[in-house]
Formats: sequence, C-alpha cells, structure tokens
Amino acid sequence: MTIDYALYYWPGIQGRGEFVRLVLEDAGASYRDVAREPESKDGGMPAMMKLMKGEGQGMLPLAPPFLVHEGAVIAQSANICAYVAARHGLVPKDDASRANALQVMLTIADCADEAHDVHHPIASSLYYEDQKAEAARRARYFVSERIPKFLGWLERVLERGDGDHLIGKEHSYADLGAFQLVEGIAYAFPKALGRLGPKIPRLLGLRKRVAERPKIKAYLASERRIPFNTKGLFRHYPELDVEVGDEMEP
Ligand SMILES: N[C@@H](CCC(=O)N[C@@H](CS)C(=O)NCC(=O)O)C(=O)O
Repeated sequence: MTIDYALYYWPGIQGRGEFVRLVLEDAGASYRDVAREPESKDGGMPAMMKLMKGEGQGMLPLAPPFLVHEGAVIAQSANICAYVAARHGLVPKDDASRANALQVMLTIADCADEAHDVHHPIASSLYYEDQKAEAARRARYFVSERIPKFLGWLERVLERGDGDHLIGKEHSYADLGAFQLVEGIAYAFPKALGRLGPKIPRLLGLRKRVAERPKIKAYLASERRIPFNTKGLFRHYPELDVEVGDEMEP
C-alpha cells in the first residue's frame, strides 16, 4: 500500500496534531505518524527535528504539526486540515463554503490556543508549576467568558444552518474540529462543560454523531488515538476547572 501523507507531530500527546489526525482518519487516507514510529524505520524525533532544522526540501515549518505530501511541507493545523479535506471530499467545493469552513476551523484553533494559555499563561517554556497563580487567575475568565463564547458561537452557527452541520448540509472537517474541541474541553474542564451543556444541545449532538462515524469510531477505539493527558494542549487540572455561577451566559 502506498503511504500518501507523512504527519509530523510530538509523540505522546493529541495536541494540535489531533485535529489533523481526525481529518486523515475520517478521509480513510494512508498516512505515517512519523515521530511515533521507531527511529529504525526513519521515524522518531530525529526525523521530525531534521525537517524543523531545514534539512529537507519544501517550506520550513515553524512548529509541528506539519504534513508532507508529494514534496510539499504544510504547517498550521487549520491549514493542514483544509488541505487534506479538499482532497478527500470533506469540505464543499465552492469558494464561499471553503472560506467559511476555514473560518470555523481557525476559530476552533483560537479557542484551542486559549485553552493552552490557561495552563501556560506566561510562557510555554516554563512548567505549569511555575505559573500556577497566573493560570488560576486566567482559568476563571476562560471558564466563565471564553468557553461559553466559543461553544455558544458554534451552537449558533449550527442553529442558523441545518442544525446538524457547521457548513451547509454536509459533514465537513469543521465538524471534526468542533468534535475535537468539545472532547478537549470535556476532558480539561468537565464541570464547566457540564454547566454549559443545556445551552449547547446541537453542538453536543454533533459531538455524538461525529464519534459514531464508522472510521472515527474505529480510530477512537484504536491505539492510534492517544489518551488525553497532562502534557498536551487540553489538560485537566481540577484546580483550573473552577466553579463560576451566573457568569456562564454565552
Ligand atoms: N498555530 C499553530 C501553532 C503550532 C504550535 O504552537 N505547535 C506547538 C505544539 S502543539 C509547538 O510545538 N510549538 C513550538 C513553538 O511554538 O515553539 C498551529 O495551529 O499549528
């Protein structure tokens, strides 16, 4: 079997690479997850670092995830998702729908960035333990203002559409991204999501439906799906899943 895509991402975490993995999996694409493969098979961290140092052809990536396809090196998670989706029928063909799908995916990436910045509000190069006070302060705002804003917006986009899909009447990579965002928030901020749940029925319905897509279901049950953990983008620290009351309006 020919392998079409090579995904490069930190081994051991879902992170931003997971948004790409879900699109590759739902597309049924053949791909390598290079940094998770043994060095003896040209995988592992050395293979990824080589490309990050510019010791390869194609565009120089700033940070993982990046995808190599037919010699092109493509970075930025939302951009990679859009690229793969367009090749596998996971986004409508017209320009406006494609721009809207990317808009949704970039907004999801913004929320994922903010979820990261809750546990690393000062610097990614510092340990969480070195920025706990700032993280606790930031968590209050993320939980009370930002989660309701982002998830409430996705709910409204669904409501204004057919109720089931973010883009038109078709399943697209935007739906896969929304699924992963909700999964990440459910893991990291279960109490916050529990409180918000009654206000986002369509988004929770989308989450369920995506999880039941045959290829996604098989992937989620496989070893390829790395469990969430406290090294990734979405981290569960109980002290950050703070209780807030009436501030939870979307
Ligand atoms: N906006 C980029 C962010 C990429 C990014 O921050 N990657 C992380 C891992 S998830 C990283 O390794 N960053 C290293 C760095 O920024 O120096 C994307 O969505 O792909």
